Amino acid sequence: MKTFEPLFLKSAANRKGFFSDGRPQIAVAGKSNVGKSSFINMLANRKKLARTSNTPGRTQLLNYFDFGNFVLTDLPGYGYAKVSRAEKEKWGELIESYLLNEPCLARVICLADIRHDPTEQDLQLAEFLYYHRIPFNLIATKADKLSRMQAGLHLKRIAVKYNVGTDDVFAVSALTGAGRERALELLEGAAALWRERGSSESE
Ligand SMILES: Nc1nc2c(ncn2[C@@H]2O[C@H](COP(=O)(O)OP(=O)(O)O)[C@@H](O)[C@H]2O)c(=O)[nH]1
Ligand SMILES: [Mg+2]
Repeated sequence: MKTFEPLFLKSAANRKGFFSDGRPQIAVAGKSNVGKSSFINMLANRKKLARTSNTPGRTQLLNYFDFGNFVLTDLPGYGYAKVSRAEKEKWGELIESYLLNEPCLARVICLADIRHDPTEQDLQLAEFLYYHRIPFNLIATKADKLSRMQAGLHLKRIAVKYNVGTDDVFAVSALTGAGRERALELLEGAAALWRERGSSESE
């Protein structure tokens, strides 16, 4: 039984604020309101570790959380319509700068709302990661909003849109905790793999 308590580490508004302590980092990305904060709270088993809100677009920072074997980085949500173009560009640059420069980045978890088709920006992010050979996984959020059968169909549809195998995407629900164990295993596994690679590279 793990007794580790995830902790908030710090926020970063720009490159200078980036945090790195040698531990693998797992970044959570997705459009604003997709359920990133709720996902992180679910993983941590804490209601208010990451703030959740009904007002999307508020989190314009990177937030770092200490998960013991890895650091979880909550990336600012993209795609919020009500912000200026300049602001959108600033967010894009911040996310891009993090993804391309963080030496300990082990994996990106891309979140997609199970009810909807991925947006242009969702697919752009996946393409960006693929192009830069940054490993990523896809997780669908808010599984409780659909019946089991519908959820299965939507998962398949999302996999097709992202051009990944059906087994490469699974659903979670912050409300019921469905998919929590699988998500935690995925993150722990990504962190362990990164450590193994790191140690073999330095031999
Ligand atoms: N029913 C349901 N609602 C969710 C779930 N995850 C998030 N939400 C709701 O979706 C809204 C946005 O969630 P939040 O975690 O703040 O999204 P973020 O902007 O991506 O960090 C909030 O009203 C949450 O309560 C879920 O798994 N099930
Ligand atoms: Mg959030």
